[in-house]
Amino acid sequence: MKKHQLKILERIGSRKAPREYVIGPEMARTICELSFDLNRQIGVLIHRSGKIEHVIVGDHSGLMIPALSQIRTAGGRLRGLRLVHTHPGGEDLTDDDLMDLLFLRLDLISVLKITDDGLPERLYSAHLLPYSEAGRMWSFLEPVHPARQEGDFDNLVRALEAEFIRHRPTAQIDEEKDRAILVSVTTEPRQQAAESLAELRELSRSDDILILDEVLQRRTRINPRFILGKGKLTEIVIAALRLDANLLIFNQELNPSQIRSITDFTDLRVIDRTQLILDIFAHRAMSREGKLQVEMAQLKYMLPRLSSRDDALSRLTGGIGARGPGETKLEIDRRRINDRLARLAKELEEVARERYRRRARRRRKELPVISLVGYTNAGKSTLLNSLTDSEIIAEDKLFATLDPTSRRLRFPQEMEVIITDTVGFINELPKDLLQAFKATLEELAEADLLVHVIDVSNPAHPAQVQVVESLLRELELDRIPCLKVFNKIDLLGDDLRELSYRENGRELDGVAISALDRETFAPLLERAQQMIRKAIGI
Ligand SMILES: Nc1nc2c(ncn2[C@@H]2O[C@H](COP(=O)(O)OP(=O)(O)OP(=O)(O)O)[C@@H](O)[C@H]2O)c(=O)[nH]1
Ligand SMILES: [Mg+2]
Repeated sequence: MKKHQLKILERIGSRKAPREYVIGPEMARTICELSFDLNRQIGVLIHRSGKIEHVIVGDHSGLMIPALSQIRTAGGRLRGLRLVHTHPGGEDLTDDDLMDLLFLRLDLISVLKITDDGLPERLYSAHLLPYSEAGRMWSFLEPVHPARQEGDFDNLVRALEAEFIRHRPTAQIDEEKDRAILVSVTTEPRQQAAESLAELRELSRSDDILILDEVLQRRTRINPRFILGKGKLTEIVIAALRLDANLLIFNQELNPSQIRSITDFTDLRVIDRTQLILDIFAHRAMSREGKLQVEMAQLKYMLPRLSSRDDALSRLTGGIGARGPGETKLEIDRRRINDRLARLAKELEEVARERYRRRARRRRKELPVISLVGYTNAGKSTLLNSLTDSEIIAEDKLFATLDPTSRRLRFPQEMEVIITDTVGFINELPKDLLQAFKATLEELAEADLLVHVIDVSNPAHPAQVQVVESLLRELELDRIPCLKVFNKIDLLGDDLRELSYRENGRELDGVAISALDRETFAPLLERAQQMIRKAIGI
């Protein structure tokens, strides 16, 4: 490029565009002439205030739009930027232009068509619509000569923003809440995929996230870069725009580069199931140990996801992924994370010692121990409450309990035991979390009897049983006698008290109860007592 041409570019960049015009006639002419001379596309990115944010020189048929994350949005649904660019090749708006309009949520995209002698022919523009019309989310403006722009651009954008707000699906969206689209891409069979998505829904609900839409896609192969095909991802972006979503939650674990490419492509905050679970734990942790464990798991998860240049990370600085337990804010600096991890490990050791002392005291009393285990939301805490007349928190949220609790229980025949409640299990429990909670879970090893609580009202319960059993094996707890309790039979309606439970042709025995109804407890108490007597040899 020649010196005087650079000068022209500089001059364009330093000027302001009139707010009432898409682009001033004089600026339009300058840009067309330069673009004609260079035989390259030229684009100007104009802020709603009229300030020129970028002047971009492309090649003959394309333009690289810089990352826009640094540019302040205008605060509405649209980005507050318009892009005006030339097409030396002579075409008007192309599909690529429309995709830029959509993905960048531009106020407007315009093409300046150039005449054979390098002058502006006409200005072709399109803007987004708050609803889709025949599958299209945009509308074209009547082409005009830059010198004859009549409509007031400022007004057009204001009217558009108002339309977007009017078309909001939920009248009163709580701006504080995250508004998510759930995405599951899987090779699993249909039934399993549906159950897993239902669980993601429950997890989101437990984390107080508003779910606006769900996308379930079953594929034979997974696209390693975006997980989904670009076409599907485009549809999701359109839905996000229409519904005013700010978050995509993937049911599959995403690696750092997938998070980055999906974030870049969609311009939405992207998290995966693991991060969601970590966030729930961060909200729920109450005890000192619980908080330390959760923070450790979060930092361990975050560490490999840091890189020196990281836009995706700056998006993590608000909301999920940046929230530690209680009031702690997660620091996002690698060195500091390592320091913090070392400190956490030390503190955890201390806490563990204290717990060991507590345990030793309890052992001296020589009471047998029953530990409740089971999938999250199975009813463990409810059962503990009903058995011991306690009021520990039990609610219809996943991971209501994080901290272990112990209570005394006196059996009808004068036998006294300690009964403990612990954190629930879940399929694909994030391994950092499992690691962090190992100390707590190790306490289960002290149990003389495990009571495995199963929510038989949940259609996914056979799979949940397998998850719990395999975790018990992993924690080497499968040597402890285990009594299966089929809970929530009140929801089945039938009289299934003497339920014998079939799974893979195997007959499994257990007792059926409703944790809400003590009248149903007799068989449970009897069996538990029998098994304990046998276990401790009396
Ligand atoms: N209808 C019915 N609901 C039950 C029964 N047992 C528990 N629930 C409900 O199921 C939900 C979960 O119960 P919790 O006791 O919190 O379950 P949990 O196993 O401790 O769950 P986490 O602590 O999250 O792992 C609560 O809303 C309970 O009221 C039951 O027998 N019948
Ligand atoms: Mg609980």
